[in-house]
Amino acid sequence: MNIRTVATQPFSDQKPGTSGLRKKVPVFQQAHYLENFVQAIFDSIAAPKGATLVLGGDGRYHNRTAIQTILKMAAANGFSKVLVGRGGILSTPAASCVIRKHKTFGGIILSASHNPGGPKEDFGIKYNGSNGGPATETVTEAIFAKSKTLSSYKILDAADVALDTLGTSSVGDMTVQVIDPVSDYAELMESLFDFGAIRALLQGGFRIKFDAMHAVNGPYAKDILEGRLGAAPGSVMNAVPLEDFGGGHPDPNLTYAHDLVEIMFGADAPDFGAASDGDGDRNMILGKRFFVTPSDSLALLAANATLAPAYRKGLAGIARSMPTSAAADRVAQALNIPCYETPTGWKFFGNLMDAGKVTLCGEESFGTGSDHVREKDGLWAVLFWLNIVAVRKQSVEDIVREHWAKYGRNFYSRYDYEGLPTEAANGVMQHLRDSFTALVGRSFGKYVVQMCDDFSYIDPVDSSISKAQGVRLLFSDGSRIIFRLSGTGTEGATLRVYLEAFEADVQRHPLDAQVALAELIAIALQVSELVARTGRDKPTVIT
Ligand code: VG1
Ligand code: CO
Repeated sequence: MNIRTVATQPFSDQKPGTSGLRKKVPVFQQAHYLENFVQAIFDSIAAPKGATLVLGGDGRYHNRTAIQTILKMAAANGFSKVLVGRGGILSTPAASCVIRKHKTFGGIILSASHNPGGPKEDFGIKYNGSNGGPATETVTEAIFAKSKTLSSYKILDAADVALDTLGTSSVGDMTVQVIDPVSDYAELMESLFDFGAIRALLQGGFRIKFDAMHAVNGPYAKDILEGRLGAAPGSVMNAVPLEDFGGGHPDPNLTYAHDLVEIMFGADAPDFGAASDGDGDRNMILGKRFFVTPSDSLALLAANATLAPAYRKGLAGIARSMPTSAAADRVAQALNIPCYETPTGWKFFGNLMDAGKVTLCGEESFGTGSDHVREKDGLWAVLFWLNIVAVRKQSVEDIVREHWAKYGRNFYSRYDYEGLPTEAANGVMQHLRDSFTALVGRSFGKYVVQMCDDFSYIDPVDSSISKAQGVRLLFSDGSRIIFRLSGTGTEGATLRVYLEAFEADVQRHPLDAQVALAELIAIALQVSELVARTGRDKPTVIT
């Protein structure tokens, strides 16, 4: 066995973002770039000798190459076993499930999630701990600090491992076990939901369409929806994972999941539509010619949770990211359970779930999940919805409209300005921070600014503090405008503007969200000076 210690220079740009380190593929292809980051992970997590690791990714371009490198480095760094998904494939929620089920020390997930893939597109890597969740801020900061001082890494000289057949092989003294990427996850889903009821719904002529967007969830959706639940063949579309996602943007929203949207808003629309993203952790839910906002979806799942076997006893609490609408808060209040508001990114939910404080979590960015794993989970949300529809025997639209009638409606939209010059984006944020004092108390038509701040969060479990998590303008009627810089982009800066207006009486105000939010949008543009400062008169994407 030949372990090589390779001398290297640190890279200065290996700071993990909202969800791991994401860069263009050519950046990752630079000599030592991936190796340095992996060594920084191994040095920071201090796994005991003989530990087991989970390894897999969303199958995008560079996945297989990176997996071979990481296997050889894991062997050189003293791991005794690695569980790797067949073909190097594991969706993010499945990786979380495997870490938990097999009680491994942690796992490495290769994905840039919803970002495009291919030789010139994005690649990503993140570390998840033994609870199956994304490394906490403390760990990611330690990894970044390490990456800046690294002078060498360890790798084994060994042949590549065969990844396409199940079974075990060795790399030096380390065992590599190639596992079925779907089966542990599918079994977990079967234990949470009433598969019998969903099967009966589908047999009764309820038609569904799931768009896997040529991303990792194709095999999972085929196995679970068409296989175990008997959905009609072809219910899963774009089911074959491709290294470049077929040239698309594997982001399940009304803009990028256009194939599905056309079908669901067409003449012969099925009853239920859904899509998931590159690594399978996001979801979009559609009814027949009807879109469910992710914030509403979280609130609805919470309100109907006891209809699914796993949540029959009720919820301990709910958590949502700060920009996510307060629709879930209203449900929490009605259920008399706590609702936590965290910074953006799934890593903040882990502590709350580990401490038993929350059962369901969600983000406005098409992410929902529960304590069954420690990641958001796209297919889980789809199955939860199907379970609810199967029990309530109502259409998606009727379920949502009843919800609004009972709780009121939080109109919601997000405007993304992508690829901005970094200085211009920072300039907008700084200008807003400088305007706090002048803004408080000011009225814009019916909207009166009650409070402005830059959101900061104290973790209720470990008391760690996360500052500067987004500028908030809170209005006296509960409406909100939030400005935040993305932490997942790989080109320039992305500025997100989140808009929310609450309407208690939906009968009086049955409008389209963009119409209902028009005044708030105008206020957002005015106070931020966004158009003048960025030169953009339109957002890149509206969700
Ligand atoms: C975005 C979303 C955030 C999500 C993150 C990772 O982050 O806004 O809610 O947790 O992506 O999702 P940002 O920093 O770009 O706003 V995924 O599907 O990449 O794991
Ligand atoms: Co994702």
